[in-house]
This record gives sequence, C-alpha cells and structure tokens, in this order.
Amino acid sequence: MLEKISHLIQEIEAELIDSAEKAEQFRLKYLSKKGILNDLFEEFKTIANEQKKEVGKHLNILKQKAQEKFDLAKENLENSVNTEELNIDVTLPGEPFSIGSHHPISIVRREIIDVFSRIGFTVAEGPEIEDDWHNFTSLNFPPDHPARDMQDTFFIEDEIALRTHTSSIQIRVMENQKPPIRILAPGRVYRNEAISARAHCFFHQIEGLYIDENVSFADLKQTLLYFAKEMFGEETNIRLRPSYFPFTEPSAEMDVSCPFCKGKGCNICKGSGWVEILGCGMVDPNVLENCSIDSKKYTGYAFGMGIERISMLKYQVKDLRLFSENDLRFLNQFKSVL
Ligand code: 2NL
Repeated sequence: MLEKISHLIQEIEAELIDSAEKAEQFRLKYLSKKGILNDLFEEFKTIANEQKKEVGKHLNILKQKAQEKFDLAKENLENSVNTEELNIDVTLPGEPFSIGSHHPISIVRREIIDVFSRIGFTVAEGPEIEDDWHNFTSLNFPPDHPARDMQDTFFIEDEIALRTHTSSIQIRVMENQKPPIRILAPGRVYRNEAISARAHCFFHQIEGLYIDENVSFADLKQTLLYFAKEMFGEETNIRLRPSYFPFTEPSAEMDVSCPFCKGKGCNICKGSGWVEILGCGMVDPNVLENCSIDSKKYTGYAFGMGIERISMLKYQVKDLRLFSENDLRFLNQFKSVL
C-alpha cells in the first residue's frame, strides 16, 4: 500500500490543472466520495494494525497534497484574467482624464473683482447668518419695512436670520476700520421667495463701498462707467434712473446700453436698447453714523448687483435655476472660460 501511495503522490504532482474543467476532473478523480483517496481510506481499514501507523502517516500526506494542489489551482484560475477571451487590446492608449471647470458664477465674480481691484478695491467677507443690526437696523431699514417680514426673510431665531444682502459685510468693515474704505463684498444671500426662472431663494451678490472725504455722486458715476466699459466693452454707455433704497440717498438704478444690439433694440433688451444691471447711491448719513463714522467729515458711495443677473446677460442664460442644479450639460459649457 505504501508503494501505491508514493506512486499516487508522483501522479498528483504531475497533474496539470489549467482550466475549470480540469480542476473538476481532478476533484472527481481524487477528492470526491467515489475518488481514489476515499477508496484508499477504505482499504486502510483492512490492513494489519502494526502497519497502520506508518501507512496512515503517508496516507494523510497524500490527502494533504491533493487538497493543496486543488485549492491552489482553483485560486489561480479565479484570479487570472484571460485577455484573449475578453478581447482587450492592451496597447490602446488609456481613457482621457475629464478636467473640471469653474462655475459661471465664480467666473463672473472673479471678473467683476478684477475690474474693481485695478482701481484700488479689496475684497471683504462676512457671515451668512446675521443679526438684525447688521442686516437691517444699521442700514436704516424702518422697523415696519416689509423685508423684515417672516415672508421675505429666512429667520433662524428672533433676531437672527440668513443675510438678505451683502451690505452686512460692509457694515462690519465700517464698524471696524477708519476711512478711507474701498471694498467689494461678494457672497451668497438668501430670500424667502418661490423658485422660478427669474427668482430663487438664494443667489449671489457683489456690493461695493467707497468712503472718504469729498466722495461725490460724480465719482460714483465715473467709477460705474469704467466698470461697464471693462465688463461689456469699450463702446458701452450707461444711464442712471432715480430709485429708492433705505441705505442710500440719493439712490439710482443703472442701465447699460444693450451689449447685444448696441442699443438698437433686440429681444434681450426687450426693444429698449438698455438693460438694468445694478443699484447704487450715496451712503445715507444715518448709516455712516450707525457705524461711528463722522458724516460731516466723510461721504461715500455704494452699489450692489446680482451676479446671476450679470451672468445671465453675459452668457444668455434664460433660467436662473440652471446655476444651482449642477447639471453637467450646462456646467461643461464653461470649460474653456477662465
Ligand atoms: C441692488 C442694489 C445696492 C447698496 C446696495 C450699500 C451698502 C452699505 C451702505 C449703503 Cl453698507 N449701500 N449697498 C447700495 C445701493 C444699492 O444694491 O439692486 N442690489 C442687487
């Protein structure tokens, strides 16, 4: 029997298992209930007791070798990929990496900041959760102003709300710095409005503020004309229409000559030749005093615009919701724009 066992060990070592079928054949031949090894263990029961120790030892070695061979072959077969079967051409170049792009709101914000930074404006930031003082009271909003209503503003607590404009940033700067002050305040703002193609509950603003001695409405107008020409082209014209904001006096809204029809009238400017892009005015003396700035010594101008509005005009986007839906078909169109 010992001879038989040593013969089988050699036979097993010589077996070649290179497919799932061969592995199954091997298992049936040696390891299954009807296999050779099982027969040997049956035969083992019949041999003389004094031989059992020696034969049993070799029988176990044989069983172990057969099992190991089978397990190893199985593992190798599972881990190996047959490139011929999968039909892979390993010499082909890889898939190209998909590079991202800047969001159109970021592109336009940066462009606006670039234009104003060339004439000395720096950027200031502030919290999105604001108190009543920085968002309303310091800005001369009367106690019964509709913007203070629950219907227009997202309140968190009694006197704490999501900021409704970035003016609150400028209040914080005026409270903490002495004039001259020349800053831009970009950021996200929130209003409790029904979402549509033209309105959203959050959007982006950029405001500007300049406080110094002898700042005049003429300075404001000249600065805004420079901005309009840089942003929409050298041939651009501006016009100011009287308006009202609680925090500026006098106040105005600014139109630019339509960048598409050059003022002739088209469907973008609805035939008028002009498009509104921002609001502005001279900072109300009450606002300066609220920030402990002497309104007899200092004057200032301020302006504010919606970044979505400028972006819609620049890229002819017809629906405000596209800016916040993260639809790659929209965002991918800005890949080449810096
Ligand atoms: C608009 C109009 C405006 C301001 C914002 C401002 C800020 C301070 C003091 C005075 Cl701290 N004014 N900001 C002034 C006029 C207009 O925004 O239509 N924005 C989208």
